[in-house]
Amino acid sequence: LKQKGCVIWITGLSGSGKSTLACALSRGLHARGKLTYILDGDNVRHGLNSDLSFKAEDRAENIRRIGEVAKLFADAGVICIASLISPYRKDRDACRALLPKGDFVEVFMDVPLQVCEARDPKGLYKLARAGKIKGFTGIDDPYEPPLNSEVFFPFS
Ligand code: GGZ
Repeated sequence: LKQKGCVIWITGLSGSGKSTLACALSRGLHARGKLTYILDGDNVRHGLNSDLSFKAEDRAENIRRIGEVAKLFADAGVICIASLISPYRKDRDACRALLPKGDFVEVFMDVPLQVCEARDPKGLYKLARAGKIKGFTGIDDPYEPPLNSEVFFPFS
């Protein structure tokens, strides 16, 4: 008997805790006997999406490909956890549209920019502020927060 698959899509700024939540969620589901797979933007960009930059059309393509792969996992009965900034609402909605209603769960890491920037785990915000990284999400590139995400993870 196969498990029913779905996609859990975690969106938010760099440093908002997407990967941390993805790992915790995956571990919790495994402990309950569920099969999961994490598609992390940062990791996928080293392989399948190594041809993509951070300009708008490449981010859109990054999101599109991860959405299609997530759908394949869900079709195979896996709980696929996608964790990527995915800054554009229309690109996230296009991924949602690939799945039957209810099978795409959008999770918004609602963490203020100042908090993400204070955490700065990889020092990328510092580089972005110094102009050494151009087009960094939240600094000089847009982030469109979800308007109707299924799950809302407020910072407290
Ligand atoms: C945003 C960037 C950038 C720029 C490199 N803007 O927090 P991280 O470091 O480890 O994860 C971020 C990752 C973002 O990749 P995604 O595939 O999630 O982005 S998107 O959905 O927008 O395609 C960050 C790092 O790459 N990084 N340059 N300019 N984040």
